[in-house]
Amino acid sequence: MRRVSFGVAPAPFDPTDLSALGAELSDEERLVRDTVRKFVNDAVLPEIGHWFEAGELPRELVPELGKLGLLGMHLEGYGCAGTNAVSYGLAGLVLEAGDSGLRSFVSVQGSLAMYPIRAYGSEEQRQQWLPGMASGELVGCFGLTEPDAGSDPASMRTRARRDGSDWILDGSKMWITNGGIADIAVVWAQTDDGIRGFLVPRGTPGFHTNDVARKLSLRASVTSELVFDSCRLPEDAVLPGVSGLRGPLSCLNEARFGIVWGTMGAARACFEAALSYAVTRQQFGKPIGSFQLTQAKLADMAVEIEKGLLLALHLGRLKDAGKLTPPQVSIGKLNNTREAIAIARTARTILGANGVTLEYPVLRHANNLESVLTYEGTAEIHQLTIGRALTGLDAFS
Ligand code: TGC
Ligand code: FAD
Repeated sequence: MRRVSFGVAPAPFDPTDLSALGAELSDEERLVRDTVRKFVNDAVLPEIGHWFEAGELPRELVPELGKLGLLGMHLEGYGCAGTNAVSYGLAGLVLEAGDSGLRSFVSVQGSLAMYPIRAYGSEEQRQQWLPGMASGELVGCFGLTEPDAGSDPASMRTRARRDGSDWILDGSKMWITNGGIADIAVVWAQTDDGIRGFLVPRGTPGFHTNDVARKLSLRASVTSELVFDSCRLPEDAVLPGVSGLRGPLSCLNEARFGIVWGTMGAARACFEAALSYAVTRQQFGKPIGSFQLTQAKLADMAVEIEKGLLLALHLGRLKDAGKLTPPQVSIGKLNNTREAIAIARTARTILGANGVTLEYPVLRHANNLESVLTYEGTAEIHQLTIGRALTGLDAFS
């Protein structure tokens, strides 16, 4: 930590916490942050370049995440840690400083697969799935998007129809994180009563998955197609507690909130790499960090990270008070993802040619953030959600 004097009293100065945000956290929130940071530093950062290159996220990590209490951490009961929203956000921040694929895994497991079971599942469904998912023994996925229904999930074609007391599911889902490794898929389908959520265990006849190959982004994450061909499910496969698009969209609020924080973790990892490079790399006989143009880049990056973190903390405190609204989540997801990708690209310029390799994290993060900009609502969808809240006019219909 550097000390600088502003002519008043020497102030402790941490270039990665200019707003002294850490001081706004409770002891418990700091403990979550520091515990996850140690895990990421010890178990993820030494290997992540290899995993990204190989296009994998080792399954052995999953029980480790479970032991740390990170899976479904913001949910109550059934083996979940029951932390507040800010702690959940801080975990996302630190995990995504490792890699967006790692944060994605935790987001999907906790916010998209466990949350709907906790919020809308029967007691039997909760007992059957949640403890194993919290421990990391079982993996879940969330199937909303289809090949022809992305931003507009209301147009989905996957359909569940009754056959006696059973359901028959037909259709396909695309771009599903964890799909190929999931033990349980939460699948949203049209029914005669509107859109409903179904729990489809791996191995159910008529259900298979195909992994997406040759991704250039989010490589340390499994992305898959889910295919349902006359897939017969029992009556109790349906989530009884919700119908309509509100079901899946309410899950997205949870995961988008995690992204508000996570993206700033990726941005900060890029900033830290660029800062340390700038003060050591010499050109024209002095560190490149001494050039005004480099300092302007670093200052702008730091300002956006501080603003993004302050926004994340504010939204987290609103969420913990039960006051967070979807347009506010859209403000955070839009701003922090857009700024994170700009920061990653700027960091890459500071690293010059070294920035295009996996020896440094910046282009890996920049590539990952391309997916983050698109999933969980594209930048345009969040602009339109904010626009609708501002004008009262709906651009979607
Ligand atoms: P609209 O008429 O606005 O709403 C339909 C019903 O849903 C309710 N609603 C919400 N409820 C909870 N939370 C929200 N954020 C909600 N937004 C809307 C709404 O009140 C209404 O309820 P009801 O009871 O009155 O019927 O629906 P629309 O068809 O006009 O669509 C609105 C739009 C475009 C914003 C929505 O479709 C949308 O968000 N589209 C983007 C789709 C998306 O984000 N997909 C993400 C897929 S999952 C994913 O990407 C995982 S990435 C995994 C990882 O992190 O690795
Ligand atoms: P489209 O909806 O076809 O959009 C294409 C372009 O058109 C975008 O720029 C979009 O903003 C723009 N556009 C669309 N409508 C409008 C409009 N009304 N006005 C202005 N512009 C518009 N989905 C899941 O369900 N579960 C998952 O686990 C999951 N994981 C993912 C993992 C990865 C790595 C990726 C890349 C995607 C994942 N997705 C997942 C899918 C993701 O949610 C969708 O890609 C996203 O919702 C956008 O849909 P689309 O790709 O079909 O793009």
